[in-house]
Amino acid sequence: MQSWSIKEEGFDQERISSVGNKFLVGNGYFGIRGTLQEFNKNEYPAINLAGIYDRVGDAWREPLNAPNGLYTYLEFNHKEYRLPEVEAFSHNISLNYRHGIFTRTTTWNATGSKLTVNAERFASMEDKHLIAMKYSVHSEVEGDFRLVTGIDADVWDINGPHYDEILLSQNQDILKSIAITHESKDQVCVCESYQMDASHQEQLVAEDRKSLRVLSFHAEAGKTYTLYKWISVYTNKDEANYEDAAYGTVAKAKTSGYEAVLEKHIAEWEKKWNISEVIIDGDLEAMEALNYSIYHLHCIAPRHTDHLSIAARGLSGQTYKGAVFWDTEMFMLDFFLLTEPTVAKTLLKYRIDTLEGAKKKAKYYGFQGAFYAWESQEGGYDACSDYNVTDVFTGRQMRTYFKDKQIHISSAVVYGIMRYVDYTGSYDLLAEGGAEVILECARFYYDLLLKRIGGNYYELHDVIGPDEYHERVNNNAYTNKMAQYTFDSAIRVIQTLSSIGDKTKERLSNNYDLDALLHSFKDATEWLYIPQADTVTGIIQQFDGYEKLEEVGIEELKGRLLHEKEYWGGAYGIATHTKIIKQADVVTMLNLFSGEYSEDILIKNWEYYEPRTEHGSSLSACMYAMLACKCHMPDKAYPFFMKSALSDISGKGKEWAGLIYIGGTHPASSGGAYMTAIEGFAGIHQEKGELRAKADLPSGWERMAFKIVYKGDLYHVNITKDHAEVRNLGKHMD
Ligand code: IFM
Repeated sequence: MQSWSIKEEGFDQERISSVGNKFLVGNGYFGIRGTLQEFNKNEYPAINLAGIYDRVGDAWREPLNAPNGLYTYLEFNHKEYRLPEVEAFSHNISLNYRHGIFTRTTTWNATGSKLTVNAERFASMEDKHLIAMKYSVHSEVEGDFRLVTGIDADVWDINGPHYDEILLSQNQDILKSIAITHESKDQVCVCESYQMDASHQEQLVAEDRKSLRVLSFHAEAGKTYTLYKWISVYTNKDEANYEDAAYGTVAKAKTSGYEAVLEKHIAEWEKKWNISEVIIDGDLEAMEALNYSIYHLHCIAPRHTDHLSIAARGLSGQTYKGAVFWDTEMFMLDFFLLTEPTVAKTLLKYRIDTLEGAKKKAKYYGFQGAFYAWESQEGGYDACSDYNVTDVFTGRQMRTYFKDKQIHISSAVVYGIMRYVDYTGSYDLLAEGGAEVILECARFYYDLLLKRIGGNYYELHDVIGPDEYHERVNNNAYTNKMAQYTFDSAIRVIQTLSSIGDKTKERLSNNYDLDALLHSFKDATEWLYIPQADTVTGIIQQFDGYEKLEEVGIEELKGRLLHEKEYWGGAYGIATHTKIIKQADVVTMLNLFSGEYSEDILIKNWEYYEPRTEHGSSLSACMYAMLACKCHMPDKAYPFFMKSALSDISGKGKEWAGLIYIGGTHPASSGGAYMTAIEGFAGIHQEKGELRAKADLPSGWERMAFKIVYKGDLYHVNITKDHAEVRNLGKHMD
């Protein structure tokens, strides 16, 4: 039986940060870290908001954490009881990941008796601006309670403080805090209200950046008293009347009551699981890890808007600047395509919206077309710095070339859009601007092509592939192949314009010389150099000259580290001059284009690159898992699948790049686990426009069952060791 729950016993201050990620709840509008109500900013609580950013001085621009309306602590007989300051007699937390409910139970020794707090909270899946909390206290002896509760706008920031001004006000029984950002004077409005099931006295207190109420009552021995809290968050970006909306959300929830709001929240989660739950008979650990990964993808899916993407660390905080990477299209998108295509469309519309930013970036570097931001914030602004790593030895910033040389980002956007077209069978996204995105990305790569005097082939030089440890290389196999894929996609778009629709055809014909583009792209795809497998070894070199790099084992290389947080790549990194790579690179390419290579080549490259891969990125393991599945090696795939599926449960992900903290949740890894299960082990794929399953289950798995959406229909897939059944359940209403 699946427990749908993770738990943690005891309190460990060292683990506050990783527990905050692991026990996150969210609804795509915000993510609430798994921290305790009494925590202040030193313990990294955060209600992390999607798609709204601020910058202070020269520091990195990062997403906002809303004023914390959950803030609550207790006093009993004039003494404060809160963690971590007062050691608890017992403490445990749990997350119900079927319904996104976080719970804590803490008991303290209070003079001669025990004092207990039981609390639960959720980010409403029904109303994306609402948080609800239930906070119960209980004492074995009678005494005086004071619950101090309200809104704490003194929030945790990595590069803050982001709020220049906090406007506090109280209207009837609602506390309101409007936080005004430094850079663009955006406004984040938080309203809070409460109900208590006991008669009490209330006193309002306004401290610096905190709007609090103190609720006092005399408690009988052994009786439980419960505080219900309602918190809403809106920003000026949501709607013009955001203050009224925030106010209304809290008032409505309070009128409905906690149980009714909870019921609706659960019903929404049940709708999600009705399609996305994956059953694995014979391996409970894998099933739980996979559904936990799926939980995290649901928590960060933007459903409150139709054009927003997902940050590389989801909504777990400000690491990686809350920026959108290739992670979304290459690792997370398939989950949404197969379970909730409207969310997939929302993610891709963000790229259509940010096309202008991508064109600006290409122009800045002297190219035509669209060069998407490596670390994309709103408007397509590239948050990636030229100095993205801090050297542990000198404390100086190191010049890195992720922003200017990781050109494969544009092809990821194209890949996402074409995948949407193929899996939905709809041209709507192309008609809504996707066609222009593809043409502009192709124009970008076309402009980058180089030809040697007397040479036949076009080459792509001075790039960084997925393996970021080797910078500024020539003819990275992954990049070249994806550029070719982009040319092919652009050709396909031009050739199918009549099916996409007359309006699009007219728009594109007015803005481009389509015949000339077609001619150029056909020439480019035919003559672009694609590194081939060596005729003797079968190995595809990751880039020109890779074979000449030093051969060294990972453990030996680690032995050369002078500092545990030392950066492995860049100019002087320990991996730079060796064959050790950070993450799947050629293997990623082979996984995407496996049909074009013999199984022998696929296996040889898998076996060659795996021992040379550090898996220093959470994006790596799933690519090895998926390619192993395609090579009929499910048992080799299995540990890589589990590594991806467990990445946020185990909390073993890399937390540092040089001196930069990069911890948080790993949605790309979660998406990779999903892809491995569905497209790898169950072998779901398209064949001539039809949905097919070519399953190869790992030992121990007796059955897999799940639903997926394909071209507007819902399918039920049931796979056993010797049988795969794909049953059409009819039209799917998203
Ligand atoms: O996009 C990845 C990249 O491939 C490796 N470093 C982390 C990024 C964000 O997840």
